[in-house]
Amino acid sequence: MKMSFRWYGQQNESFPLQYVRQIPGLHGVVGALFDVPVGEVWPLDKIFALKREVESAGLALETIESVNVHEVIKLGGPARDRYIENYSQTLRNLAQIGIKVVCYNFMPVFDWTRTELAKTLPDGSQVLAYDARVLRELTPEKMAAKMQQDAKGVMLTGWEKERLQSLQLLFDQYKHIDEDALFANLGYFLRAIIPIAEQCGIKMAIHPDDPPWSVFGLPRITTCRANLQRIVDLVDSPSNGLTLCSGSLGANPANDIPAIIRHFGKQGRLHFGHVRNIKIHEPGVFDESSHKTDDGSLDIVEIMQAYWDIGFDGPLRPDHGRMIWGETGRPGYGLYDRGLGIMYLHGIWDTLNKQISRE
Ligand SMILES: [Mn+2]
Repeated sequence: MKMSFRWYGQQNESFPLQYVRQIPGLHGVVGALFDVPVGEVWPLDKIFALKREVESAGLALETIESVNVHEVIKLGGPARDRYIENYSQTLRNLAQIGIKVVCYNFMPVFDWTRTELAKTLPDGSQVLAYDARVLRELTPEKMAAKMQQDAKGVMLTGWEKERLQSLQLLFDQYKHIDEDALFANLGYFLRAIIPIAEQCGIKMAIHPDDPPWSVFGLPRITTCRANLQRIVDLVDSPSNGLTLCSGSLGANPANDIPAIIRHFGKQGRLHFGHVRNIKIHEPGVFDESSHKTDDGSLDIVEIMQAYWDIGFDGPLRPDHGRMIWGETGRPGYGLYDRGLGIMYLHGIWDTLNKQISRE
């Protein structure tokens, strides 16, 4: 397991890479270019510059999160081949700098969705939260405006202004897309890019929909074990794999996360781990929580045991953290609580290793 940390680049972060380097046992940074419009080719010089920056801090850059998929590809529009060619070129460029894993998602219109970006818990820490009852009272436009407002000027990936400008148009286009059509469009995309990824030595890792159910009536397919199996079966290649995000899939208690890790790990299709805990209050209502098992509804010890059992040697990162100790910045992506989360995950992992060496 290669412990990793998502980092948004010097110009977008409130803390330097040197601080990230001080987290014990950290292998590398999960990075991306955030100034290239979705659908365009990532220029080689810019990704080289990112790699140099990360490596000069003593960390590796082997995982990208995310190369976003243009809406036209998800919609299966006539211009998709051009965007697929751009995507393929981005993969070739990423391979040139030694990238091994590329995370992406296939969520229509909206990326991850929350109804609150800074809910205060009894201990004074602040977390992202989701409440289906609040969402029911919002229109997509109000939701997008609320996210922008609550972010207080911080760029939220997946919620870029340009992407949300023509919401009504996008919703109209998705009226004709049901889950099967979305699967078909994902299949078309994967049949085109997986052979390229294979040639380049890149493992594609689709991220689950967050939360794993339909929002505003839009189709969502990366939601459960059966659908994940259907996705990996779309193209039979080790390069067609998964990011297993415990907090996304785990928002639906029917998803048994350790069992899903073991299931896809055995198939060699699990390429990237996102580990975080959530506290489910009732169906469709949850807060993000600290990584500690007792603080949430997911058994993080059992989840790490499952990764350990499958011999997971890919990148794994704490997903979101709380805002603690007065830190301000990107909701869910502060330095302090993700650092604490990493130490909890290291503690579990080291204990598992030690138990085996004693046997
Ligand atoms: Mn995640």
